Amino acid sequence: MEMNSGEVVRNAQERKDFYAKIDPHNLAPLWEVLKGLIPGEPKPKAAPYVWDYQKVKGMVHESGGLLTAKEAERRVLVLENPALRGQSLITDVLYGGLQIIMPGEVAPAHRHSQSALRFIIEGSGAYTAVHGEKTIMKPGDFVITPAWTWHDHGNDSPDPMVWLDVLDINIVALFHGQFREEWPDDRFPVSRPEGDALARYGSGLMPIEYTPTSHASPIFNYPYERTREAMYRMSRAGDPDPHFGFKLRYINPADGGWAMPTIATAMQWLPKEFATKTYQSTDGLGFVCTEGKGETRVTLPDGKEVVLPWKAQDVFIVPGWLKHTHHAADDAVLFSFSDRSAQEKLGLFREKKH
Ligand code: GTQ
Repeated sequence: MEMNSGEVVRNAQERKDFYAKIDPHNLAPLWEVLKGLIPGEPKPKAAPYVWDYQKVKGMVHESGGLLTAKEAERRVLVLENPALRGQSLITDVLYGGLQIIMPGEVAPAHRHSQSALRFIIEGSGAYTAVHGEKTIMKPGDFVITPAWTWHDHGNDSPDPMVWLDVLDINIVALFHGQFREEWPDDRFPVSRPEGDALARYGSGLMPIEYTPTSHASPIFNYPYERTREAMYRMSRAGDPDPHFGFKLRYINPADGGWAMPTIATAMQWLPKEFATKTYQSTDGLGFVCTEGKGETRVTLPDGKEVVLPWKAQDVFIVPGWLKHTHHAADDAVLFSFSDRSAQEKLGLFREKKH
């Protein structure tokens, strides 16, 4: 006994001297930082927040006259989480931005190792072309650009079109796996008719000898009308789930997993006056309201409540591990995205239903 006492314990100055001595050798004491490195539970830095689309719409449209899509390559106003300004993050993990493409424009073809989703907010008739197939996009459509696929966006319609981009930029950056290339022409050559992927993979069928060539779903446009119809049918056959309402996840039909390897996506319908029970999960969530209105109540770690009011076209954020409830004032439809797909692959995802 008494092995630990007296002589081996040094005072604060002696410890500082020791740190100074080891510092030039690129050594540092773990015990000074341990609790911060390995906290008791997640402490997201992002803030709960809503972008009221009616307030930002004018600025998004104004950016349409500021420079061409070709000059910008992608003309996007980044949705910066107010607690993470300057970091190009909408949640603690994911990037988000509002992209506008004006009539007659092309955002030139490129490819990168980041995966992207588009969720259409305004306008219809613009297209995105992914690896040789075009899809015309409409509000509420969920469109995927899988990692390392050539893609360009164009607008042959008379109206501007705006969509939300969500990319896994920081996940790829964590592993330093970033690559990008530009195609020599504005458009990557189209080699398949429109609707080909949806017909082949989006009807509970797939070509007899199909073997996946990517970690992402081979369907790259999940049209809103189909998703909406599925939620509606679901609502006719049972009660809403107390935590989720009528909620469906977008899947990769080849393996039943999330449609994208890093980003999880879902759509839920909350009937008029329905309120969800308190829920928390380790993924940082983003939502886009496509119809109706309501509010989301988020409890901060200090117990304070933040109320996020939302209506159609608004984008809002519930950071990871914060308890929250949704309250629908009208029949409301919410698209959601998060880093859950990546977390599950690493065994990190947890949720609590209260
Ligand atoms: O459309 O390819 O918002 O490469 C950010 C980076 C969109 C895109 C963004 C991108 C894109």
